[in-house]
Amino acid sequence: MSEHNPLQSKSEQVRELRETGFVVVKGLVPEARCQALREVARRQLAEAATPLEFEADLKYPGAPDSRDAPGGHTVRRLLDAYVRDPLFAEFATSPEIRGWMELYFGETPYLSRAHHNCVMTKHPAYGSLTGWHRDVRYWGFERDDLVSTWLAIGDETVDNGALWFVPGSHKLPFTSDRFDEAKFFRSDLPENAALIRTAVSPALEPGDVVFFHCNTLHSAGKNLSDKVKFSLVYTYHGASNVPLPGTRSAAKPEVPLV
Ligand SMILES: O=C(O)CCC(=O)C(=O)O
Repeated sequence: MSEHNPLQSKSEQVRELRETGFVVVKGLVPEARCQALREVARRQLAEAATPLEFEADLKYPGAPDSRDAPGGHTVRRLLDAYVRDPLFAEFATSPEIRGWMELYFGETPYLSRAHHNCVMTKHPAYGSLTGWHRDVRYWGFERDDLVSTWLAIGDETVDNGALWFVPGSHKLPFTSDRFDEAKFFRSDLPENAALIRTAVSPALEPGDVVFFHCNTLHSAGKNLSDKVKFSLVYTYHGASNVPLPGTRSAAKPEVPLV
């Protein structure tokens, strides 16, 4: 996988994304910039700067039952990262990301502000795990062709709740019964469990970016460390693939990367 090959070119990275459903690009963001991003994220979390999403809102396994329960104000996402701080916006529209997305989509890339577009925070206490899913469950677009970037702004390992991916799963034509009502991939089905056993969890260092397709099956565990984990997450699509009117995907103005 690319994580062992720092010399991989952008076209090779894009090819790997097409084949595997995700690719890790090591050291895309310099450490000094990661530190600055981390400081902003820490400060905004300490200030509980809105808009926020709480673990209690989603109720994934490990989350508090309600905002009034103990840990009820544990933040899951610092929302709308694009307008939170110029440093966050700068990464979203940086020449590296624009060039990468242009190569992948072959047309002007657009940043969606409707989902992801956040700093994901995973807390040691009351932080939840996220079951197996495809991000397409969040999206309403003409085509299921979107790519997310997940920038580690601290270390990410299995122990602090890093992502797991099923290689090649973005190409598999699953019938809807393989998913539950909330569109999580059912780990109780033997054929699904067999696929899940092939998953990998790339360890990330600050500055590493995972690019992954909206149909790639992924999940993430709980944070068993004693520090909050921070990741900056955005999603992009090509100009010709437009959000469906009336869906949440169409709810916010998008940002063309020109
Ligand atoms: O960090 C996590 O729990 C995973 C988040 C995730 O996969 C998502 O929000 O789509």
